[in-house]
Amino acid sequence: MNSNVFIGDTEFFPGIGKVQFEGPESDNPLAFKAYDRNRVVSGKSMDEHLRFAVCYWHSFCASGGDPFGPGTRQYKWADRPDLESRARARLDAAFEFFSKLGVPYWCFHDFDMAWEGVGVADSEKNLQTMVELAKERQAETGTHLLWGTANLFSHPRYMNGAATNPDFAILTRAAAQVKAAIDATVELGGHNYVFWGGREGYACLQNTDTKRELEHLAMFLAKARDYGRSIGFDGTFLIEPKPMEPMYHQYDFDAQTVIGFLREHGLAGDFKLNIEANHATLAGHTFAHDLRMAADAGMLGSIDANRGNPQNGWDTDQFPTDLYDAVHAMLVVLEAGGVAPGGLNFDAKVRRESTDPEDLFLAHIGGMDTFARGLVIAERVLADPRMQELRFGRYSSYDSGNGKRFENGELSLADLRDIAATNGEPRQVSARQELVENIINDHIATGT
Ligand code: XLS
Ligand code: NI
Ligand code: NI
Repeated sequence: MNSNVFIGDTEFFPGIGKVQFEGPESDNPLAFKAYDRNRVVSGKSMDEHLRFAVCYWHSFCASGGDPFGPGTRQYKWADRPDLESRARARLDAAFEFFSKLGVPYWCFHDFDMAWEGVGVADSEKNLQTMVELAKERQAETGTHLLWGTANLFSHPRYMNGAATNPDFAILTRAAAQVKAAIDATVELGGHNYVFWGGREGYACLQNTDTKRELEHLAMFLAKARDYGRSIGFDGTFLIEPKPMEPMYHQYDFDAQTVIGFLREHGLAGDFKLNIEANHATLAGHTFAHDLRMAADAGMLGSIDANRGNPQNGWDTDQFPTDLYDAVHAMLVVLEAGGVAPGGLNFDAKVRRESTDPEDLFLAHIGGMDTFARGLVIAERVLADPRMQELRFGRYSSYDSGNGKRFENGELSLADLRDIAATNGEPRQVSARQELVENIINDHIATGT
């Protein structure tokens, strides 16, 4: 750990030192108010629970462009004259940021860290160059790689999909990229490898052989898994569900769809889910819903933390500052026993109107504090015996007698009919939703 100040030959965030925990009374915007990494919550440190990661693409590659106008931010690392020196400067800036923020993990796509070459071998070489530099920076700063992935959606060749492209030639290009990205992930000691099926879907059902495309996707994932295992990758492969955007329909629609797909194709042993908040809401669910579905299946692998905007519904990738949402997410995560070896990656971007380098810090500090608060409150909610009773007590009729026999598969449909006929009309039992909601609010209001 050398880097209280900066990495490489330039300081990209001058005037900003290491972000410290100063507690709830602090009014320093560049300090943590709640994220106290060593504080023990529910038997583990906050760091062990939360495993925060910064994502490379939104924070260091995006400059605020949208479909209606170009970028608004002039970051110092973007003004280098050629692709390689820009990529190197960007990496140095990123590691200065990780180090000053004190975040334990980061995540990348192949071509946000490196630049695409002319042809497969040239691109592999570029990625390798950057992997070597990243390896040094990881060692210097003590930052670890949460996950790597390949960008199989930006290049025009992927306009009809990557692993689900109707053209085999395109599928092979995707395979080449995934192979190199798995190599890079392994080389950097990554804990997970992510597949987000950005264009694995369709725009027109009538010109698409969906059955064949899904079979290709499963075969592709199986071969990627086999390759990863063959070179010693023992981490988790993750699928990140998203229902739409950029495609009209994406196959990895939501948690339950992906779980069914993985089980159908015998992939559930190696793959888990990376649940993104804003993707869950795009699918018409809450963030907590998709987390719960993944956790129930034993497949909650990692989290892309962000939030959408309920008023417009698309993937706005805002930093997660909604405490209520974070509490509900952490209720699932805590109950599931955590997400390790996954983590909580801020797949979020500062707004186009947020143009100071300092805004990147403020955004991450806010997100980290929000989840730290969510964690502390969730611990209290889970420890509240009323909550246990209000949720699990409702099922007590299955704990013994005929209910238990039903769960054990010992009662036929006719047996169930006979029990109903003897018992008469069941008594009405209130679900007490308002009480549940009030108790959670009381715990939120008690503070962290
Ligand atoms: C886009 C996705 C993407 C993945 C990584 O909506 O969230 O950023 O996390 O490819
Ligand atoms: Ni997203
Ligand atoms: Ni994501």
